[in-house]
Amino acid sequence: MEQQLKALQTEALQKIEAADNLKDLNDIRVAYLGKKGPVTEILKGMGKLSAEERPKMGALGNEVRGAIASSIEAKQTVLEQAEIQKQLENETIDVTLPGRSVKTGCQHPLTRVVEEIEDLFISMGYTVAEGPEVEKDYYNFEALNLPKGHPARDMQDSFYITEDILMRTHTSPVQARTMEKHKGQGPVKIICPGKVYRRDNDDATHSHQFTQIEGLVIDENISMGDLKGTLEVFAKKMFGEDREIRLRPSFFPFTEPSVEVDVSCMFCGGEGCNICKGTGWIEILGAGMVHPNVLEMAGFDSKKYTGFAFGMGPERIAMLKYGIDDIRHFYTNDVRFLKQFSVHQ
Ligand code: 2NL
Repeated sequence: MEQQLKALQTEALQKIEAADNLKDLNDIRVAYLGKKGPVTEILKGMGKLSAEERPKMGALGNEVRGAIASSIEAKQTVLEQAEIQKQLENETIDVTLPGRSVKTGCQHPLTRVVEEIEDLFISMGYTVAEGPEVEKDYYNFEALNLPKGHPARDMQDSFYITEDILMRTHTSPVQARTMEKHKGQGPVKIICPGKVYRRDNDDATHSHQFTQIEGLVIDENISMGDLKGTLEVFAKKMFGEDREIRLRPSFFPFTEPSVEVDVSCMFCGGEGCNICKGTGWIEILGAGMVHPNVLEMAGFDSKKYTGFAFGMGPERIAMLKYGIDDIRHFYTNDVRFLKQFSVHQ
């Protein structure tokens, strides 16, 4: 029995020595040290031994188990170290390799222009107001002095959803709603950016969906001078400090008097070129003094309060600012177009 145990120990130690990975080592542990392992098997024959020999064999059995266990433990440390070493070698990092550049997106040129305009008006004390794109006929037309049957309703062919619900044709309904919320109490000082919709055939200068920014100021003693001063600050900020503006009489149903606003040509400085068609001026927006009917319909006393309003197309502003020749570029999302406006590059 003593020989059997010793032979078993030698065999186990050889196998441990030969094991070259943690899995094999674990298999050896299970095979030799498990509850029903060979040491226990051999010791079963102890019944045949003399009372004197029995404890000796018991002790030897424990010794053999202990020797195998400590040999496994030692080998385990060696194999684990080797594994870590291998991992370290495989995972060495070459810090001299050039980095992979991360591709970043960029802001859409229209968003950039809209935010620039918003920031300018916010700096002058305006609040940004927003409202629904699916709008009631009342807020889109009626409240803006465009009653049913008004010829200007034909001018803006609209996407109707029901008889009195449509896709808004301008952002003015947001202003009408805001005025209504003020319940006849001034001042109101807002700009309203957003998407608008018109039934148009898309071409280089028309789109059935585009953006608009309108502004509205209502208070006591607001004059055309306030309007002109405000728009001059705007034109200089967008197109350069050397720019000048001029107002030409025009017509909008919601303003009286109404004007169209030109900026001195940013391409030729006002000399006359093919972009300003030799005039030295480029139209950038429409504006006027809020029509008394519009004030009264929203609950303002038009004897006490006056106001100015203006509306512009950010696409047009962006096209002039960046020399873009086709409004469809804003909506076809060709990255070669879009990435030219990246602030990173
Ligand atoms: C243009 C002209 C304009 C307005 C919009 C407005 C809104 C209210 C009352 C009075 Cl609630 N007016 N908006 C006024 C004048 C012109 O837009 O050519 N836009 C691109």
